[in-house]
Amino acid sequence: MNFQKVLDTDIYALTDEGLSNGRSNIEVVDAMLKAGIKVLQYREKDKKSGAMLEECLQIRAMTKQAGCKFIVNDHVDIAMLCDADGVHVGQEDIPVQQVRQLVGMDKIIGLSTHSPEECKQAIAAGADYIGVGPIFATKTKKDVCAPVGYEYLEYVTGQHSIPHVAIGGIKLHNIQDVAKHGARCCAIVSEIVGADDITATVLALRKAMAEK
Ligand code: TZP
Ligand code: MG
Repeated sequence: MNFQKVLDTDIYALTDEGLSNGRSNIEVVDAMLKAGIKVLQYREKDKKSGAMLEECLQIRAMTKQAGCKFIVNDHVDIAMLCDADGVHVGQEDIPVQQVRQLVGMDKIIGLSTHSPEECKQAIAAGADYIGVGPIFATKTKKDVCAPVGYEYLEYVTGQHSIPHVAIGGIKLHNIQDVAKHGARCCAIVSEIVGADDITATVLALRKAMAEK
């Protein structure tokens, strides 16, 4: 069983410069790494590819130094050019098998899923981990589907050993409950990038998960 091996951490942090209260992605990532984040996804929907590549090259150097896994959302080319650890795709992006053709066996491929059917398909396609969500309603993702609640999370954790990360509307006030429902790793955007004190927020999130 490879249970959670590729996601051997409690908090999976994502970037979103638009929600970062005027701070740059680089500043935010620096604070995340100081707080001990061990898996980080670069996710920017509205930037030009050239600017994203430049940021990803910097973040790759920073994450390598900190011993943090680095995953790039959507952009297989940028992930490969910056030697990221992996790439994360959605249901309507390049399918996992084709991403695998490009990146090879040594890179991590994550796939967002929303139902038992998509979970089974992700496993069959060779995804290394799946996103499970949105657990709660979130404004961070624009084309988001209805919240899946705990039912789908409990299905994944109860029935499958594929590494999973719960995502969508997870915050300090509900993360312990998400962990109680089986989540081993929680992905968080706005609660971290929008925090006044990123380090303190990551530590509080981590503590809440540990005390489940
Ligand atoms: N995928 C499903 S929900 C979501 C993504 C990228 C956004 C989660 O953001 P937040 O701010 O933690 O709710
Ligand atoms: Mg996508």
